[in-house]
Amino acid sequence: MRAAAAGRAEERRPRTMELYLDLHSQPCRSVFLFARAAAIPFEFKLVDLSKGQQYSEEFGKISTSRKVPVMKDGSFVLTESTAILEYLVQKHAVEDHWLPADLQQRARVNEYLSWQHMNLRAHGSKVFLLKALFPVIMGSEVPKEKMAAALEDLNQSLRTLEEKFLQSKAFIVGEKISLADLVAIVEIMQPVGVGVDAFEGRPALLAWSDRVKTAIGEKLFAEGHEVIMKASGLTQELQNNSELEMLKPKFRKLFS
Ligand SMILES: N[C@@H](CCC(=O)N[C@@H](CS)C(=O)NCC(=O)O)C(=O)O
Repeated sequence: MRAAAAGRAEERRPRTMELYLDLHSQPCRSVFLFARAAAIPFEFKLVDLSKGQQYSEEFGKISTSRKVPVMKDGSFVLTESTAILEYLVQKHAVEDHWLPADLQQRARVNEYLSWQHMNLRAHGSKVFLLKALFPVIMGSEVPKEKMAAALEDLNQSLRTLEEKFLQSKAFIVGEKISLADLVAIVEIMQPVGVGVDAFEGRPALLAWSDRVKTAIGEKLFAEGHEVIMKASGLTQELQNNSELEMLKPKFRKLFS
């Protein structure tokens, strides 16, 4: 009887939210940094992409999309980083500046979140994949013209971030940090992790990135980016990886 009652009490006790993450991934970092910066409790569940853990049976039960991040709040499972960020903002009493209640300021955050997928995210990811993974997966150097085109696309996105979204403001929405700034910085750090200095010749962007770091705390920023700053080691790890074969067709589709 007692065991049954204890079991029922256990069922009623609210479960800590679980976040399935690999911090090599930009969208995972934005969710991780936001949850930590806003002091939202969660359990970190590592899904090591370099070991192909997204294809495991266990992870397949959580998400059929087999991508991270994934949030599990009780029995509610949510994918897509920006949806997860908005869910966390609405569920927890976080400070207004993250996703302002003001109609137009919120629209500015959403404007950035809508733009970034096909621009800064797509372009930063491409440079990262070419630098970190192309040689080991394809077994050849990245053709010069492919790299030059990818870097030019990235530059174009960085220019748009500076000139359209940031302008002369402290942060994308104004005086305070919002989800837009977090989502932007994690994407920029992806090429930075493989040695592409995205801030070179962009003092305003560099000053903005320092403000983002200060706003969330340098220690947390460094913790969130620790693995990506060692991304060159990823090539080594992957060299001995049995999942490599699975990545080849994906890469050929992306880059041939
Ligand atoms: N739009 C999704 C992107 C998720 C995504 O592409 N995740 C990548 C890591 S950055 C992933 O899990 N890839 C594993 C795979 O494709 O096998 C989001 O914002 O959450």
